[in-house]
Amino acid sequence: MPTFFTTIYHWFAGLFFSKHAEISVVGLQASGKTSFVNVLGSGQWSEDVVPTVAFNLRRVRKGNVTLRIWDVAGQPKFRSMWERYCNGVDAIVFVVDSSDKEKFDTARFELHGLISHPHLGGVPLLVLGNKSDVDGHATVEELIAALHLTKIKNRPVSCYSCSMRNSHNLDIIIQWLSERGH
Ligand SMILES: Nc1nc2c(ncn2[C@@H]2O[C@H](COP(=O)(O)OP(=O)(O)O)[C@@H](O)[C@H]2O)c(=O)[nH]1
Ligand SMILES: [Mg+2]
Repeated sequence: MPTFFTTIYHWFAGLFFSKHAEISVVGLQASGKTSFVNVLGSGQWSEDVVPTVAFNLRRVRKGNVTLRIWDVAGQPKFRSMWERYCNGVDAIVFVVDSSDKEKFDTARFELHGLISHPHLGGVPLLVLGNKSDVDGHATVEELIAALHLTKIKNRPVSCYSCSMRNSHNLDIIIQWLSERGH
């Protein structure tokens, strides 16, 4: 039974080759950070999410990678904390509400402010244009332009359109996060 042996193999591989990655999820309030962490962790989408106060830490296992995820609040008074939660992580995930174009300028300002901290140089950046289920959302190309992503030279940068409501592109995002494991 190949399936039986395959299962056993993966179980052993998971024991001996298990990897870890620490990730910080930041972005303006109501962009969908907590929804993202919830969908990653439990596969569960919920309409009602309580606004995050300060931060939450979640541990999520995907394949043989264990992710430690900091979900940091996005209200203005918490934004100065982002830098501390991004210190030493394997990746920064910056979530944008791609349907709320009026907030792109603020998102760009906060993103570039964050990554300009010298000790965060080199940390891979994943920009997520969330809420792709909403009509009139910005495309990846529009996000790249609005957030000046091509100006970021000191780290790998990826940008995907996604939706936590209907799991659009969640598989690609999980793959990207898993590759940060070591
Ligand atoms: N339509 C839509 N709404 C979303 C999506 N993701 C999150 N939301 C909603 O956006 C609001 C803010 O989400 P939340 O996860 O609390 O954002 P946070 O403040 O960044 O943590 C909530 O009402 C969510 O239900 C999405 O992909 N599509
Ligand atoms: Mg939140």
